[in-house]
Amino acid sequence: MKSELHYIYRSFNLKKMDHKVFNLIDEELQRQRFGIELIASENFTSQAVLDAMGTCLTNKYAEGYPGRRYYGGCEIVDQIEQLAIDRLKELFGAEYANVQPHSGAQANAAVFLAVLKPGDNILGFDLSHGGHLSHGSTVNYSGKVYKPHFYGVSRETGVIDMDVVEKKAHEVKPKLIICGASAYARDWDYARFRSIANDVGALLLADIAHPAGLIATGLLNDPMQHCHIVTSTTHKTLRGPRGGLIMMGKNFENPFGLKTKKGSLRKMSGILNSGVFPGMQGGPLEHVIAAKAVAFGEALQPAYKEYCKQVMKNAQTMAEVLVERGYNIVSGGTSNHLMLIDLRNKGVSGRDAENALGRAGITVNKNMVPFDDKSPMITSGLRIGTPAITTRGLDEKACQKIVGYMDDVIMDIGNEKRQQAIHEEVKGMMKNFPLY
Ligand code: DSN
Repeated sequence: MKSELHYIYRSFNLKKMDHKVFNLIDEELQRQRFGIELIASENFTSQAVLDAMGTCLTNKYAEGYPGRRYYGGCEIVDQIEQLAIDRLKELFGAEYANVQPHSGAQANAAVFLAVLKPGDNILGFDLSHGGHLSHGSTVNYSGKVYKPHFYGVSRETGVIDMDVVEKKAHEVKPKLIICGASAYARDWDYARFRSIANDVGALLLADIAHPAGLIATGLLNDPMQHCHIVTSTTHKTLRGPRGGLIMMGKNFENPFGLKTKKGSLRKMSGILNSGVFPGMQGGPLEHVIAAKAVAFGEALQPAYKEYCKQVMKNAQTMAEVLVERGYNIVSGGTSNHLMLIDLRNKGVSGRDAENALGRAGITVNKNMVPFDDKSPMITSGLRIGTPAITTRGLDEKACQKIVGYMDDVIMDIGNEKRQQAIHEEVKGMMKNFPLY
């Protein structure tokens, strides 16, 4: 017998109630189904994650935390949020987890609010070298409220030089050091970052928004062993709903300058929780939290590790074939799910390449490359990644084919006819990898 929930959910007919919104959602679904998605920060959730998001949980106010809410009627959402917390802790071996941040940027903002004072020095990875807006960029609140300083990659290697990080940290004595990026293809030396943080008396935050899934499955270095605090999004390699999270590992060692180590986990949990609510956010999105719980449950399954391994194999294949075809990849290749292509030797801008590839049904994003001489709206680079195509089931062979399409488009950038022909081929290819 069908449950009441099933009845209400299935009988709601968006098409009849609001055909304009329905049609636009349907158009987007067709775009996703028949295109090649190479945006490194995107992925396709399971149907189960989508189902959890589109539920009555969106109706519920639940300011506070499980067992300590400011509203009645939270008995059920308490269990849902606790399940998400427990699964997340299991996934990363965390001692503390907060699943309420609406996004990665808000997770970072909540941490800053919790542990910093306005005007404090912070040290993060330069946005123009692959960092993130919320790590102190001057156009972001983090660079307006706090005093930002940056480290970058070496011009020769395209890799972060830890000696430079150390020198900079000693120079500016930051209260917080941030490691993590949105366009960096190499792994992070969290142990060295921690040793630098210890030397200068800084807290260490790892923002693992991009490689979270590869870390959870043990394929990349583990920040939980070394960093005081870890933030992430839930929708990139982690393949959950759009959202954020905050965690702490076992290594608390009095990070907030608390007088006693006794009970410090509880105190620090309280400080971080307050940073999220009431500090940064109001009511949590319990429908999204339910979907996070589903995604964390999926990521705990052995099949998810196989998926993550394939993501990395696909990325390595794409990087290798691109190099064979004469493309420059920043740092020479990739150790994770993404790569940054420097198009300067091809005489094509990131913007033009993004537009032309879009016409061919291949979605990418233009991206600054380190030491770029073009503006962020033009750029000299493209960032591509494999989490989404791997979810669709594409393998190394398909990746070789995709690089062939990309090369054809980029090397004949003005040929719209060719782009349309490739678009038809792309549609034919993606029909074989059904989505929803
Ligand atoms: N917008 C995300 C990305 O594309 O990496 C970062 O916030």
